[in-house]
Amino acid sequence: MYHSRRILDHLPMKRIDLRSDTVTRPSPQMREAMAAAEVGDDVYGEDPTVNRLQELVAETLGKEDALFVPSGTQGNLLGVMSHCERGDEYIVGQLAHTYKWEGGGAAVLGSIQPQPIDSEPDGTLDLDKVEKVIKLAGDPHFARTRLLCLENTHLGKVLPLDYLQRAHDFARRKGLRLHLDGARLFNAVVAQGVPASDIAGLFDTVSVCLSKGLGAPVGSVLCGSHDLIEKARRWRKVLGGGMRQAGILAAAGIYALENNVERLAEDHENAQLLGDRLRAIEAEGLTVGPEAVHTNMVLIQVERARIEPLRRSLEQRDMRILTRYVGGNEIRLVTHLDVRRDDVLAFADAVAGFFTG
Ligand code: TLP
Repeated sequence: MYHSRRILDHLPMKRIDLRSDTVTRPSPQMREAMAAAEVGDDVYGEDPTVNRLQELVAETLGKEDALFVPSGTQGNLLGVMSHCERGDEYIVGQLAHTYKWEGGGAAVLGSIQPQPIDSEPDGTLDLDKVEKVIKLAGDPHFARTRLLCLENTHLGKVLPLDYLQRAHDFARRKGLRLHLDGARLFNAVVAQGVPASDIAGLFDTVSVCLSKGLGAPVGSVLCGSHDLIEKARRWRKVLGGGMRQAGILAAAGIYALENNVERLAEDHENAQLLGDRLRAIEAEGLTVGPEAVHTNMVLIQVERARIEPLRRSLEQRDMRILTRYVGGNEIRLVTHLDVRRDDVLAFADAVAGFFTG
């Protein structure tokens, strides 16, 4: 171990950023596509590149229509605000982005109440538990339960297709709409080897991010029926999300969808490798469980008192980790387009150096 630390000390440093797959930077080819994009005023619906992106995503997900939005947060908010009215409610996972990480947007801006419930270890929401929190319809004491929100992948975990089918049937039976936060839908698609429409087809609306593992600098797309997307388009303008010559950004999204989907498998392999390497360290203060790796994420447990020293020690090597995503002593490491196999090995060596050196 000492030996590999010495070698590392003499290598030129490249930043290895495992905080998130949002940190990817557009490649020269993607930038070329952006520079060459034909543009128009998208608030008038006249940007040909935005229109092309929206058609491409709607077709890929098997939906009638799609809307390009600045962020995944806005895609989810527009989804919730288009399904629900003031005084309505959506059921959502306790750790879901749509609940925990979006500043309470649905409540703040839409007067829509979240009803969070704990998610199961596999990232699903137990439908029996969901059923128990649906409010009695017609009783003015209660918010009107309108929508169930799922997240796929959730902390990297891919929701099983048979579960999604059951959630779909359940929602139909209960008169609920179903929204998917599919920020990392394509990680699930690649992991399960199914067309995106097999997953998206089970939801009324799906928000997908272009700026995570797909490597675009900005943007998400909300998909659904024509009527719903028309509502969302209005809310997008109200929220200040109506962009003008957005084709420059949409071009990056098209490039990402045409070139960066299959390669997500590489990120998944790198996450496996990272999990294996970290597990092999088996030091006191570091736990990497057998279920630590899902798609492009590795969840490790680090003794609380060592989290900040670990972060600082890695930072000195220009290696970055996010220590507050999951909470407690859990740390989420994310592989992506700008992380190569060698980076994974160097990172694991640095962690080994910290715990055993
Ligand atoms: N999540 C970010 C941070 O907000 C924590 C990250 O680094 O993972 N849904 C899911 C499941 C997400 O993880 C994120 C981003 C979003 C939606 C929101 O996307 P943006 O950042 O484009 O608003």
